[in-house]
Amino acid sequence: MKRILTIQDISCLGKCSLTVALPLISAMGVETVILPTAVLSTHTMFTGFTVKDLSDQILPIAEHWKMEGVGFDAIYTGYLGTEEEIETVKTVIGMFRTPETIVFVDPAMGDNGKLYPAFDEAYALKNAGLCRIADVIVPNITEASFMTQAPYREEYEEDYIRDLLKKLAELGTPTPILTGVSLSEGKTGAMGYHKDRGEYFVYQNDRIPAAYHGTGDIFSSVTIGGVMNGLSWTQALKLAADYTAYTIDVTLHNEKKPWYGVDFEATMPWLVKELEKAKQS
Ligand code: PXL
Repeated sequence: MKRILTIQDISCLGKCSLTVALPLISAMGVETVILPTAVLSTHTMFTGFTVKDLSDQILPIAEHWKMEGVGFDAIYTGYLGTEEEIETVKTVIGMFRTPETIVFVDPAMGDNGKLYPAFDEAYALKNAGLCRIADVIVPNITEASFMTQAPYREEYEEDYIRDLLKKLAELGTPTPILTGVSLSEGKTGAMGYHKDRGEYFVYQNDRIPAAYHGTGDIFSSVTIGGVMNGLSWTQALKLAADYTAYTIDVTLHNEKKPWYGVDFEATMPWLVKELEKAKQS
């Protein structure tokens, strides 16, 4: 069985970061080792959330694993708390990286042209430093524009996305993938770039007219979970985009109208079935 290490916060209530990565990646048949960077009462879009920073625990935990001789097939980082924490996470990556390890970075820090409340531009540039050492990164357009200092646009042509992908590759990562990319009316999905081959890849499906918190983390978890199951990046992106869209659609039709997060618990059987189909194809 493959083993992945995921490093991000625990927002106890709110369906994001570790509370979606752990169930989804486990359901995909991959052992999911967690390194919580902080414990929050809720994610930071609620008002009045509490935070207990766990930065001082990260290295002792990692050193213990090292002593136990544990290795990881992939390291997946998500929302991190502070600039110092990004440095500590880089140290952990250095401790466990082998030529076979996939370092997958979701620089979760903003959306819709704005950074989340806890972050500023210096933090975004620090995150660019983490992206520099990653094999694959999955920022949205907001995060990419803060990291590359390119203008943020809501309306754009494909050339804008290609340019942004090239700028992300210039940071140092060989495979940037932009999420939340809409290349035609009513569509959304992801577009990536293999720097070495100079090739772009893209997947678009129907846009569901609703936005829920935590869907970026669902998309990232299913993408890396798919790759750990032997899917190509293109296959994994398709599975992640289709699963995220299906889950948003199910949530939208829930008569009880959930007020935070999506009903991913209800759609996990679909994910497992579709994963098996993708593995056979
Ligand atoms: O889903 C991203 C995320 C993760 N963790 C925390 C957050 C957010 C987004 O706001 O606040 C704590």
